[in-house]
Amino acid sequence: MELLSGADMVVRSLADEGVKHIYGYPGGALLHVYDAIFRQKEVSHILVRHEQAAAHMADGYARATGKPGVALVTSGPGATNTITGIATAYMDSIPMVIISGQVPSAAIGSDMFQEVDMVGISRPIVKHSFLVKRAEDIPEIIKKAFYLAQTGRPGPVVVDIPKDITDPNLKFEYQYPETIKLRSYTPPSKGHNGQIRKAVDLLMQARRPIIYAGGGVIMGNASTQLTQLAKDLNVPVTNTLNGLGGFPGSDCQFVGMLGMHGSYCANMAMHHADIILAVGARFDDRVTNNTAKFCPDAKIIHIDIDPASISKTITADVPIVGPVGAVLDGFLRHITDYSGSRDQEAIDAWWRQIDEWRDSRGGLFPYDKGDGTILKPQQVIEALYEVTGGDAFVTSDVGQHQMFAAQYYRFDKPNRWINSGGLGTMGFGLPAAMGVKLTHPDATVACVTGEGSIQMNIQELSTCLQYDLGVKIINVNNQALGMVRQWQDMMYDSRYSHSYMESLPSFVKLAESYGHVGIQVTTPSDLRPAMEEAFSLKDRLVFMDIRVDANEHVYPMQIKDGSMRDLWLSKTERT
Ligand SMILES: Cc1ncc(C[n+]2csc(CCOP(=O)(O)OP(=O)(O)O)c2C)c(N)n1
Repeated sequence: MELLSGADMVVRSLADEGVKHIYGYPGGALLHVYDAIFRQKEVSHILVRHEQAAAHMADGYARATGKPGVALVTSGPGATNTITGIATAYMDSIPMVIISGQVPSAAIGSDMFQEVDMVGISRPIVKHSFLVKRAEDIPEIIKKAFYLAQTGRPGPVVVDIPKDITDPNLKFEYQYPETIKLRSYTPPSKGHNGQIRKAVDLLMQARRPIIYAGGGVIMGNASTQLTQLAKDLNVPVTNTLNGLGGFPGSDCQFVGMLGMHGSYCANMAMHHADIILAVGARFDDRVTNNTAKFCPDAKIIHIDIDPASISKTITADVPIVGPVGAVLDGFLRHITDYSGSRDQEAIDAWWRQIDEWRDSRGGLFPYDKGDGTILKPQQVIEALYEVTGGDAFVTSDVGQHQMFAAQYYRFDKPNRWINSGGLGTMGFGLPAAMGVKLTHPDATVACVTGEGSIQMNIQELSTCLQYDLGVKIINVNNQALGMVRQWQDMMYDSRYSHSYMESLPSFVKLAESYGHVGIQVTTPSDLRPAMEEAFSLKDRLVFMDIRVDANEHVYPMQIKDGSMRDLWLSKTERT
């Protein structure tokens, strides 16, 4: 058997796991591992400029591919800099493996230089963590970390490795395990047949059914089954923010995103539904509004891989624990075998009602285009959709631009919309786009951002130059922390406490100084040609700084403590 040092084992285990890229930043505790990286060719290392970006890159890769992304950081500040990235992944159930260096085993607890208790600090925001105690254990621990990250409800796993464990002079037998056993961890492989049958009976008898589908459909690789089910049943579908693309956004059965900034049609349909089929969604507060007023007439069927998610905020009438794909396969089989009848008249009437909700507002997300002198942020996303033919990977930061991207870019495929839905992490968009671009170098990758968010990880423009990452940055620049300003308009009589920035840089010059192309757009007529130019520069990073109306708000917006149908529809209209 081959003899390897702990440092070499770390890198070989990653290679044997099939990892092509890792994102990281070196430091004292990891120097043996970095030397091992230098001496091999199978795993490429991408040097970020801040460890938070390494975690978001790993996350972006994972969301685009469904496979765990890997970040590698040194002890102390290197490790703590990843915490926001780990929490971001944890909140959205994203598979990720974070390998952190640690001070030598004998020094743990002595407050040595760059010592932090990474396992302790990250404990509430990881699916699992390991502190490696023997070099011989490295292959098995790495194998377990990947298995845990991507099975069951996915999530981040931390592997903390003290420096002495990676000593290049101590060699041990290396073999990467083909399988591993984890006692008391048995993620379900199928749903309960009786529950599935019960759910199908309810759905077939429903008069006002709706499918509410979340990010679990995407991470569970089940959008084909979901689409088939929606077609077989002829029911409307709404997606959560993280579920967009799980059902084709341009399909006529799609009623738009639901919840806080969801469409009038989706929120009305949910409120009036008699049967809600929730698939890989967790009834979070950004969807339900006041849970006591949530969908008063609905019976709930809830499919989720994680039993802890079921009946957590909204009680399920028919809970089904299992992988969404396998469970939906069961639904499709039972529907074929179903011998009862359906109330077709009721379903037709339901569709007439849905169409009326959609048409009475002039579409899913109508907005006032103004007098044409000033660009509206919504127009930027519409132009992006058209110029990219609806076929881009779109990452976003957090704020109004994120909601506009979710509303106006119609995602027809899963894994294309990449945003921090649960934690709402400003600074996520650019590194996530980099992770996507690295793994899909020929794809169009756009990062929709705001001038607040982009500055949280702007240093990564340097990484983009080093690795030729031709992402397109769409900076929807309203010269304000727009979402904060919107809340201040609506709830604090427009007292703009610290929600605007003076002294913004020239983003064009900034991009140019990093070696990229910068384009500024200030008028509506320049938008389309400038965007076409940006996307024609296939291999270049183009930073589009687009000045938009600072007074625009995102609508609809749920009214606090109301039900799903309590919405602001514009600055002056509410339901
Ligand atoms: C790291 C972090 N800090 C603070 C917030 C709170 N927050 C949410 S949206 C927002 C404003 C974002 O501004 P910008 O990026 O310019 O986007 P806009 O809303 O103007 O489109 C802020 C400060 C956050 N989500 N993340």
